[in-house]
Amino acid sequence: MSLTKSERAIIMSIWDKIGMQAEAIGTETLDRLFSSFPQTKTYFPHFDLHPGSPQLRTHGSKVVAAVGDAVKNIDNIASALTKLSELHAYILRVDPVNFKLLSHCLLVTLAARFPSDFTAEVHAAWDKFMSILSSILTEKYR
Ligand code: HNI
Repeated sequence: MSLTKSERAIIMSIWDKIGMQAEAIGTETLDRLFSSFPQTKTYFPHFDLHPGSPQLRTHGSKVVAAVGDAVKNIDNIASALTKLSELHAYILRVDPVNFKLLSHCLLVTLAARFPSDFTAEVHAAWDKFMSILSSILTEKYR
């Protein structure tokens, strides 16, 4: 699976808006993840998971920054995220199903924050991008 030229253009054009609100978007994504899919909380026993907690804000910023690294290296996502992929596979051992849940929560957050940008086309491009990103972060499991 790879992104078409126009999908790449869509991802890159909306990224600027996301990057400017990285912490808020990351935190909202995690708040949605833990509220709607509480089973994902099991990976974070060491975190204060109350909505908007300082740990969630820091972690939310890190996650969105990593998505930004992928956007900036859109032609070479796998090598840009090697370290992160090893971390999730070998150390954190996050079950791959959880990546779909997180991706969904990020898309919902984008739709809520940028309703006029979030056309069906933008939705589809981001969905595909997050699924590529997720398969890279879980490919080391095999
Ligand atoms: Ni994830 C740590 C990015 C999906 C559980 N994760 C990170 C870090 C980044 C990151 C960045 C910080 C690394 C560091 O400190 O060096 N995670 C991402 C991205 C995705 C993702 C870009 C998906 C697109 N992570 C998930 C999922 C789960 C998850 C789906 C589990 C539900 N991640 C973790 C945990 C940590 C983590 C747990 C360690 C947190 C800590 O600080 O202890």
